[in-house]
Amino acid sequence: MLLLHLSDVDEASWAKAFQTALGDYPVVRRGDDFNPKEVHYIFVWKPKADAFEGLTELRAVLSLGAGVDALLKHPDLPDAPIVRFVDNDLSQRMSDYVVAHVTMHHRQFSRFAADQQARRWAQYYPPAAHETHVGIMGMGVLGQDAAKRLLPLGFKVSSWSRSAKHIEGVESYVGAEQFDAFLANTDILVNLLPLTPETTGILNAETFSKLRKGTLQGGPAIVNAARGGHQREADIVNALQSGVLGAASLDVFEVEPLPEQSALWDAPNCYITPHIAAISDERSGVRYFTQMINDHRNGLPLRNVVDRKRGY
Ligand code: NDP
Ligand code: OXD
Repeated sequence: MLLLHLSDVDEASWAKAFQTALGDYPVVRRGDDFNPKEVHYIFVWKPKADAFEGLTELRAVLSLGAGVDALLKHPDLPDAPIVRFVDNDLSQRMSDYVVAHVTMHHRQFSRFAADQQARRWAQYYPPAAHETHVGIMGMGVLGQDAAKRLLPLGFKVSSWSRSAKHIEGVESYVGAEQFDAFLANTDILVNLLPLTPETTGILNAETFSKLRKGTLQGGPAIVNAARGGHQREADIVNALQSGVLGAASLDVFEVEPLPEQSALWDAPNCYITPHIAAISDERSGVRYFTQMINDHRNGLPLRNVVDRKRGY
């Protein structure tokens, strides 16, 4: 049996779609009358404290989100394998966001918007894409997709990850030892890391001060589409005010929804979106997890299983 436990999402709609896709295999929701011992799979997003109560026969926890940082902090998370969402549709959506914001900062959107506001005709030619270095932190599923889409636009692309990557056209930097060199070669910093103890707060004043200066007229830019826990928001505000950063695109925040009193709302050249960079689409999610459940029930191994020790 598959149990759905989704918060902030239309659980009824997902349940209906799963039932259609899974045929005879029973699908239940919280509040339905079912025996918890018959639940072999649970599909979760933002699970409540009692989400796993009585589920002694779980074979897998299926995560609607690609990021599992919050799930891993659940005090009663069972020992079953955790499968996260990995899907071309999700990757495409994230890359749509990344490409839009990288090209916006590359073409000096902030500057020309301010000129327009001031009715000022001031010619300035942004550098060519091939003169502009995009550094992607996190070269996993989403980082690789973003790189693949930025390269044909002409950008110089480099990556930073725990293990070395061999991707044509992408310069790979690895681990803490090469972090400074990576930053020194980056005009637009894109964050697609998972949130772990090692990556918490990585977007901070020290990081910003090490980014390459001189290519983008207003200063280097950051794009954070991963997790709010990666960023020190007070440092971002200061960096934008002092010109250490020329612009910031933020989709995620230390506290969500971003509180009304946050200084980020008024920070210069700060582009805020409400955690919408990429959604796990219902149709692709149902397809992916249905296949996963069917395969697993037929004896095939689970895929995209989270390594709990690494934290992603
Ligand atoms: P992956 O697990 O596929 O990739 C993670 C990458 O980060 C890997 O390249 C990994 O290195 C690297 N990494 C992890 N820890 C470190 C570290 N300490 N130092 C350097 N590199 C590190 O994740 P995805 O690409 O699928 O997703 C990334 C994140 O995007 C998710 O965790 C989630 O938080 C966020 N997300 C946000 C969404 C939104 O709407 N805003 C939507 C979907 C996801 P290595 O390859 O060596 O293991
Ligand atoms: C995710 C998210 O992790 O939507 O998938 O943030």
